[in-house]
Amino acid sequence: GGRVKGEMFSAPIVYGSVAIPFGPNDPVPKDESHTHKWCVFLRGANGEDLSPIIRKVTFKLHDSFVPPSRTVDAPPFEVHESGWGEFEILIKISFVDSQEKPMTLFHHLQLYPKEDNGIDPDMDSPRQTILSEHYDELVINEPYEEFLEPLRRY
Ligand code: SLL
Repeated sequence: GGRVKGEMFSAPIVYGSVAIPFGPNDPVPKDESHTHKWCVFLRGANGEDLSPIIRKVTFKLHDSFVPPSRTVDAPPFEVHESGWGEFEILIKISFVDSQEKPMTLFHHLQLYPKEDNGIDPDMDSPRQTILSEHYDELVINEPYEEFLEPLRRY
């Protein structure tokens, strides 16, 4: 079937990263250049299960990661890694209805605190967890007929 006129659907999401420096009691990183462990994630803004809508999420990391492209086809949509540097992560969301064009988001992986956050990393918090996240919405405007039933299950 075709697109259903006048129908519109939206799901609040949050995506971003959480990073923490390796501590003395952590298992030794797989590479000695690694300074942080981190996780990049996409989830429902209020913990909603997005699997009725999302078929897979591909996280495209920096080319120094092997492999750079990580596809997750069920929740939780997240990648756990470790490394030494910050870079841009591309998050490509493919919908359950493949007629629907995938949505692409960008997230800058943050490992280090912003200089102006008022926290002295040496004095106050030598192992500071860095959370960087963004709220957004998955908007499906005039979904295809086939997508209506999965969308209603959301
Ligand atoms: C920088 N432009 O120079 C950025 C690139 C890349 C970070 C950062 C690799 C980990 C691994 C890693 O952390 N790359 O090789 O396993 O800051």
